[in-house]
Amino acid sequence: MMIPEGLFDQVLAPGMVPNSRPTQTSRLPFPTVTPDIPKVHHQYSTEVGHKTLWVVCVVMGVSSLVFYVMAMRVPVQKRLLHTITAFITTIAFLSYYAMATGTGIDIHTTVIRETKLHVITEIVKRQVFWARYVDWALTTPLLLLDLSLLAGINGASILVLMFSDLVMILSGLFAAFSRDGPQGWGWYAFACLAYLNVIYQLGYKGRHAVSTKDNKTKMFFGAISLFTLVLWTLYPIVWGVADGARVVNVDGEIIAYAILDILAKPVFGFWLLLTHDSMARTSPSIGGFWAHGLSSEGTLRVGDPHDEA
Ligand code: RET
Repeated sequence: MMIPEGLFDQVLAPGMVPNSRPTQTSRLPFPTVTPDIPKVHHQYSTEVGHKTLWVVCVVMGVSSLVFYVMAMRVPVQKRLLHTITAFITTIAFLSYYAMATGTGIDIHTTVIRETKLHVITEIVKRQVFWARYVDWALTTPLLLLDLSLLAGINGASILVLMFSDLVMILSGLFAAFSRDGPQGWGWYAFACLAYLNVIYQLGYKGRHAVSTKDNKTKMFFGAISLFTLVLWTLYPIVWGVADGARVVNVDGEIIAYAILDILAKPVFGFWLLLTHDSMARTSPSIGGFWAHGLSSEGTLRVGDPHDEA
C-alpha cells in the first residue's frame, strides 16, 4: 500500500493539530472526514552527528593525499595497491563531504504498525544516508581487490567475489529504503547470504592462493584478512540495530560507521601499503601496459597484411 505523502507532511507542519473530526470548507458542499493520522516517530541526527561526518571527511581527505604521495614514491611497477587504496579513500572523502553538506541524505518513511485492513497507525521518519551505499558499492570491491591481489587470487574468483560484494551492498540499500519491517529484513537476508559468499571466497580461495607465496606474505595476508573479516562483520550488526531495528539513534549510527570506516579504509590502507613497501623485494612487479603503455610490440603497424581490409 502506498503512503500518501501529503498526509504525513501535515503532521510536520508547525502549529497544526491532528484530528479525526468532520471538517467543512466553503468549497466542499458536503462534510468530509480526514482519516486518523498515524503516530509519527522522527529520527534525525544532531550537531554531534554532523561534526562527526566532517571529522571523517577530513581524515579521508588527508589519508588520500598521503596515499597519492606514497604512490609517487615507489616505482610505477609497484604502484597498483597504492593507486587502488588512494582511490578508496578519495571516494570515501567525496561521500562524507556529500553527507556532511546534506546532499547524500534522504528522510525515509517506514510503516511500523498497520491494521489488518491496511490502515497505517504508526510510522517512523528516519534519515537514510544513501551516499554511504554509493561509497560502499565502489570501495568495498576495491578493498577486496587489494586483498585479492595480495593473495594472488585468480581472475575468475575475483569476479565472483566482487559480484557477491555488489549484491550485498545493493541489497543493503534496498533494505534501507524498504516500506516496512518484513520487506527490509528480506533484503537484509539476501545481503547476508551474499556476504557469506564474500567470506568464503576471501577466506577459502584467498588462503589457498596465498599458500604458494613466501612466509611473510602468508602471515601478512592471514592477519589483514582476519582484521577485515572481523571489521566487516560489524557493519551488518550496526545496520541491524540502527537502520533495521532502530534501537540506536541516528547520531549513534553515524559514530559507529565513522569508527568502522576509519579502521576499514585509512588504517587498513596504511597497514597494507607500509607492509607492502617493506616487502618491496618480494612483492610482484607489474610491467607491460601498466608500466609502459602500448609499445610497438602487439600493436598494428601501417603496411601490416592485417591492416589491408
Ligand atoms: C549491510 C546491510 C545488509 C547486510 C550486510 C551489510 C554489509 C555491509 C558491509 C559493509 C562494509 C563496508 C566497508 C566500508 C568501508 O569503508 C549492507 C550493512 C551484510 C560488510 C568495509
